[in-house]
Amino acid sequence: MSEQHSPGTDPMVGEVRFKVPLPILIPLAALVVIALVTIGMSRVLLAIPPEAATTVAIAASANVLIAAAILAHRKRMGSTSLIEMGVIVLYPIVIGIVIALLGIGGGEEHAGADEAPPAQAGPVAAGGTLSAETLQFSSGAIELVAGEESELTLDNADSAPHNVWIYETAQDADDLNDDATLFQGEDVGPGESATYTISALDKGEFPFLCRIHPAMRGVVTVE
Ligand SMILES: [Cu+2]
Repeated sequence: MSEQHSPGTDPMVGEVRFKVPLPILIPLAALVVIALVTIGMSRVLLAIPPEAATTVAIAASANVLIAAAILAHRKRMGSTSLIEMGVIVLYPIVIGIVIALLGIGGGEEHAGADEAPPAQAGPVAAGGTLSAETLQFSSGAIELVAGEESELTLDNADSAPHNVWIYETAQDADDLNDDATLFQGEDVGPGESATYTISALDKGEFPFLCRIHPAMRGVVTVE
């Protein structure tokens, strides 16, 4: 849309020369600047400790307001002033991004918080670990491969013993019909961990639960 000139650097961009592109260029440029500021600012604020984030946000806002006020007091708002304004707005963000990338100011601490806690873990695959804590399994889904013997580790971080039993049908699980189990894992004591070997299963979906606490349950999907 701007083959004639490079409008970003042309000091005449604010004049009458480009009547057609300007209505498009100005919003586009504004969008780019807004996107840069938003992404940069959020990057900065996320990387620093929450207590400091408020201060930094206020300081950055004050910086922009002061810069705008100074420029507003000038007699003429030329394109040079606009560039100055842009630099003033962007430089703390650039500095912030550098700080964020270097991990200064609690960045590492925050990265740790990004890791999913056990309670929200995804499906546990064969060879994986299911944990138990506060009378809950870390996942309600176990995924195994049909016709293959699988290992499953039960890591008990709780103060009560737990186990994993797999039932043939949901009804059997609801009824705690122990004659219709596909697997009965041994009890794992508080703070202990055990690796079960589950013999090959056919394709299907089978409920599993802790036989001691039947409310702790999920589904084994065999595919
Ligand atoms: Cu249990």
